[in-house]
Amino acid sequence: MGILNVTPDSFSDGGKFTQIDNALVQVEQMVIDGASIIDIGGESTRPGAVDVSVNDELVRTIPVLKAIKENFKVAVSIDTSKSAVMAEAIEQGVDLINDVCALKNDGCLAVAAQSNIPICLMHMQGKPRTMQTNPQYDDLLDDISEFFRQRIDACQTAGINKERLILDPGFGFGKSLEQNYKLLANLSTFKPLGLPLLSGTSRKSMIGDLLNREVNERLSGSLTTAVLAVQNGASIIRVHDVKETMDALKILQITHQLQR
Ligand code: 7PJ
Repeated sequence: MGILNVTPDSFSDGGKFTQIDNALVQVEQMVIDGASIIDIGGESTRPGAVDVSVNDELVRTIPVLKAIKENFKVAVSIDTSKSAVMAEAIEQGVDLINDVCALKNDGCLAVAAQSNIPICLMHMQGKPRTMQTNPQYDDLLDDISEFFRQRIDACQTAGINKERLILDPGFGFGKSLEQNYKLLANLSTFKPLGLPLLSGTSRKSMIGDLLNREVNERLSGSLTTAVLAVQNGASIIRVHDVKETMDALKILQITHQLQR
């Protein structure tokens, strides 16, 4: 899964090379590099981020979604926690809902239930603005497993088939450095829930803080976490660097195939 950054309007240069053109160039490259899903998202979910209005999010994401659907065969995912954005994205043919709030917000379960597309349920402790200040768990892995069971239940009660769900432990969303690595080391803990696992560690602070690297120096760390995540059971990896991640995962794959 390649991350498509939908930059705010202020960064486009007077309509000469529009935001949509820019997005399509990025998408084309990610598809060439081997992405099978493109994840469209605003920047509203980063640690410390402030809220984006429904309208701003719609304006930012929907035209890009439409343009990708018109120009590429690749599956498109929408990274949103707002039911109105989900509903419009579904209307426009989005292939996957990626919700860092696991359909907890108003109207999300109902909107999702009216579609038939896969949904990624991510675990987050707290709210983006404050989640990284001293996250606490009774037992990290048990607590997150229990959260997944409850959200799977809520989805099924709302009429969403379990087969449509994907689980994501939410690296960096209310986890200390050690908790993030404990999750990475023990991703296979969530396999008994019987659903595909998605892992998103690309360029995150868990890499920067451990290695003391700025965002633009986190490629080696990101690749290592991608390899470990797949080794430990993840089947979808959300990344910025598609080409490099595909290279790393091909090496992992051939060694799996040749293992006796
Ligand atoms: C994730 C996400 C993640 C899923 C973001 C960033 C923050 N969606 N959206 N999993 N992270 N499913 O990319 O740094 O880990 S936004």
